[in-house]
Amino acid sequence: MTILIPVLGDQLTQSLASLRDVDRSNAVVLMMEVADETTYVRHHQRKIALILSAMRHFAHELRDDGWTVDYVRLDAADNTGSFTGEVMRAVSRHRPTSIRIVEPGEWRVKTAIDGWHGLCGIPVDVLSDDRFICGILEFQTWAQSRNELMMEYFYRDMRRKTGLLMKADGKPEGGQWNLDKENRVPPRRGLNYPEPLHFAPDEMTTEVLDFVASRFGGHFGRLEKFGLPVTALQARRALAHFIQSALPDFGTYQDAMVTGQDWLYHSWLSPALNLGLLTPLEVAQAAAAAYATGDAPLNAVEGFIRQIIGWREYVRGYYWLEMPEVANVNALGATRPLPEFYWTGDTDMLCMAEAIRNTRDHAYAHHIQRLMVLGNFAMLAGVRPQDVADWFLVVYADAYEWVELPNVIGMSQHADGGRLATKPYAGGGAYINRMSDHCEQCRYDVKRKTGPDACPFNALYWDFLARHERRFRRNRRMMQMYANWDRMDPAKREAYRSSAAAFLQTLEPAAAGWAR
Ligand code: FAD
Ligand code: DLZ
Ligand code: SF4
Repeated sequence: MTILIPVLGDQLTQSLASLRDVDRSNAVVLMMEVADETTYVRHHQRKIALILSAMRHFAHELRDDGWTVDYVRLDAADNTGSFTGEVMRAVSRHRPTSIRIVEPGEWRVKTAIDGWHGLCGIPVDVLSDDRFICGILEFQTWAQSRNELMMEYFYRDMRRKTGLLMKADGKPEGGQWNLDKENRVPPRRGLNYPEPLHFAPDEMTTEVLDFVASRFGGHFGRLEKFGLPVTALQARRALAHFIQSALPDFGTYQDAMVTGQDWLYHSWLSPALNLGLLTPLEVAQAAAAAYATGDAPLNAVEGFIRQIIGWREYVRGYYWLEMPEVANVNALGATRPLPEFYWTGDTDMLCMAEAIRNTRDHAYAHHIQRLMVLGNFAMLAGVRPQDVADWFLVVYADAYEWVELPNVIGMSQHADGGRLATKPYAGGGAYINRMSDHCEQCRYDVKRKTGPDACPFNALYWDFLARHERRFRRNRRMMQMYANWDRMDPAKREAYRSSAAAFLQTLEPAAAGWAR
């Protein structure tokens, strides 16, 4: 009566559904390092190191906890290179009577799991992943009950469901659901930015770092100064550190960007959350507790909790609702290949260069860098959304398709035609100038609208609006911009368009094969 329990690389949670209510003496946990996963895109070196190190630490903890763990290393001589191949080999080794697994995060892996019963003939129980606050079916039911998806209403339901920041009378703490109006303050000089905790690599992590350097050294990104949490214990310390040092200012400076400051008041908890070292509920509860004790203000705590129980859950529901079609949508008909400088950082646009440097060094850029700099530029320039999605999937330590794809395709590229977000997140240089200190040091002039010295975002922005006039002119939230466009002198409009065209001509396409 042996049960085989495969635990995937992003299921590193002691309370995982498949590990609950099981007689350990009759179970074998299977963990697999496989080439399919390490290379389905050419992941950032730091991301591979993080996942392999966290997997090895988790296996060690499970063994300490009395589990039998069959751990297949990537360099094992007979490793087949795929989850399916390794599960079938494990079935031959252990002769289990059933397989029990938590649903995977990605469509690609779900398709593979769906084939296991046919291949080995024993029952395969797929359990829902209850680390998420909203189940996949629950989201589908919610989505079916409305004409358009609105994160704000979903978020309110999640507040009610969890009781987070809710009063006994069912009203939101502070009287409002969303305090974004108090947030989004530009950075000012003299702010003290906290650093995330750095966890010096132990022997296990050092071995992984050497292995990754030798096997994946040609992939994008740096391994130096690796300090991410790789165990639940470390992740909880990182969470406590964030709550104490950065959360109070998280909301206020959530959208700020500062040259040389890679984290500002962001938590950098997404890699640990997405691996399962932390659960979303424990993170949100820790933030709510800081509000209850008066250690963090409501605008910060509400803003932070909204990201976790609102956006994070919403994009996951959207992913399973819209897959597999959403992977290939291209509502704006964008066809340009990804520019080469996304890989090299070799551009005079300081906002882009900074975001790419941060990405290369830490496998991190914060939300506004991803959305309003890197994503915004790609959308304005008309880059093929699938190229953009591949890039984002490669470069971030927190990137798994269930969370990356909706954010790229839906939120940042508007490639789903507005299913996830009603308005494209497009902005010119003025937005970046308001929210950052980049422009004052940039070789381009953010105040200039056209010509070789003008900030490229300016002409690209108007060119984007002109190119997609038929689609957006009647969008309620964009009417004002079209009214401004209409008022413009035709010669000025033409100058914008030719300036954009001249700039776009200078973009070198990325060499083929960088991402896949
Ligand atoms: P914080 O600013 O401290 O926010 C706290 C937490 O909220 C994050 O750790 C994250 O778990 C959650 N969160 C915030 N915004 C989102 C969001 N839009 N979607 C899902 N969760 C969110 N997030 C990923 O986890 N993986 C990705 O691959 C990813 N790709 C993105 C691509 C684009 C184009 C954009 C615009 C956003 C993407 N995000 C992604 C969302 C967000 O940018 C990151 O979660 C965040 O930057 C992680 O850093 P942090 O932990 O410091 O976040
Ligand atoms: C991303 C990743 C990488 C790089 N390597 C592995 C691995 O070797 N073994 C593993 O179990 N998981 C890995 N992962 C994470 C998986 O891609 C992820 O668990 C699935 O895609 C399901 O979301
Ligand atoms: Fe970016 Fe334009 Fe500002 Fe330069 S001037 S940093 S390109 S927004």
